[in-house]
Amino acid sequence: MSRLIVISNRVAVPKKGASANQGGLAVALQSALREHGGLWFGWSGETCETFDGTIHRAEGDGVNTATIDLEEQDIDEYYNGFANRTLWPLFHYRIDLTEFERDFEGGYQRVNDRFADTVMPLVEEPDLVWVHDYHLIPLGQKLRRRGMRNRIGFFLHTPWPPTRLLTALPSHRKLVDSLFAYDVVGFHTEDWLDSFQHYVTSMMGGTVDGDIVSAGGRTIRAIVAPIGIDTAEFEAAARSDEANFARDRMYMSATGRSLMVGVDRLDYSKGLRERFLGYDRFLASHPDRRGLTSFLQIAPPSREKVDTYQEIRADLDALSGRINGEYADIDWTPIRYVNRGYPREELAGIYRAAHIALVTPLRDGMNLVAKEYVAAQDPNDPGVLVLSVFAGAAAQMREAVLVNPYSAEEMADAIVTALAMPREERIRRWQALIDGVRREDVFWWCRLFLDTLEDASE
Ligand code: GDG
Repeated sequence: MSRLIVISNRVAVPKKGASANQGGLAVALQSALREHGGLWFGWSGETCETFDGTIHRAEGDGVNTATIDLEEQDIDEYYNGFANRTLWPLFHYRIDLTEFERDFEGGYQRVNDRFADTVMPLVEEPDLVWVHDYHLIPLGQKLRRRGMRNRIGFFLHTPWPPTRLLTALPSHRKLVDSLFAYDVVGFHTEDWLDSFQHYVTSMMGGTVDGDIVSAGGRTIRAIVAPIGIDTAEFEAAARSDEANFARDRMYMSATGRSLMVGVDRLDYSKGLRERFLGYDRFLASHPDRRGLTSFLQIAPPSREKVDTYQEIRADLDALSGRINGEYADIDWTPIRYVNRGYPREELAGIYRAAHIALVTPLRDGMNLVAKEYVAAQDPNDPGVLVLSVFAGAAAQMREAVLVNPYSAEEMADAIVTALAMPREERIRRWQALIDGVRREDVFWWCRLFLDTLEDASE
């Protein structure tokens, strides 16, 4: 079996027995690394005065990691710049929030060069190399230019935008060209793959034949590989003492009301504003139901150095305050809006206590919260998943109550439907959902991608 080299912006350093505090992706990649041997390479999250290529090596729980520090300017231009002010909004269809600055692109290319230079000597001839996400699109090409002949795969965790949006990026062609240095490119859904194929055929004169995509004399395999969660682990987490304790706290605070929950990084792509407005509409149009529901939104802040993230935070502070001011009573708060994270087990208990999960992003590559919510439910009395049609997860999770998050009325209707849903129907839908979440878990996803990469011709 070939060794595996995982490369991503950040590296999750494994600690023994701490898997419950890590995301499913980290758990899956660590288990693939344990199986294959090899290492996980990325940015340490630390700053250095002058970049000198120093590599910090570590080993934890059978996984080797190698990280580098970056300069302040690198972080500004690459991470807070091109990755999170240009590509992230553009890939989430938010051209209105997309910033186009040549310096950002310069920093992006420079950091990808730094990654290529430092990881190159760590890779051996037969290793499989797996690059992750929009931060590192050009890395494969940079490795090829340095002579790497290994099989290299790339997985995009975000949506791939429609051609007519992507072409707003001045360097769109260069970006897509660089993807052709990989052997395998993976997306979460057919939709994202379709958009990619459309760009290749309409803008590059390329061809598509099944999963073989060719352009400019290069041929790659472009596949759909929907990510899952570590379902078994999450089901167990939802039954832990910590989860039971969190669930009981939820029940006690609810005093018999129906609980709704949302859990999202504080990000404009997650549709939090529209979700609050949907709940507002529900309260406005159902006066008889006021006081009978309680909505908990957990939203730990992210990317705080980027202005749009500061703006969304201020916007949601105001909106939740306005809704509470309008509808709250001496013994009832309609929205509990919490800007901090909870340990994974507590989160599982919170999901389990909630009668409804509102997972309503405006655009999302996949969305793992939808899958975690399903995995945490009590099989005898499961809650209802309200899921945006614009989440990649909606392609797999057809038995959820699907909504258009832009419509406050549809969101309000979905809440009414979910609140009224009879137990038999909840069980039937949940059973279909959990079957999928169990079958297509994160280990299945990892195998699907790596098997395809292993089969790719060298
Ligand atoms: C990107 C893509 C794609 C959140 N709050 C807490 C907490 N979380 C955890 C959730 C979940 C994860 O963070 C979020 O995953 P998502 O998939 O929802 O979203 P992104 O962070 O945007 O991830 C996305 C994913 O990559 C994988 O490919 O699905 O579309 O955007 O696991 O549980 N975890 C804890 N406390 C919190 O308060 N412990």
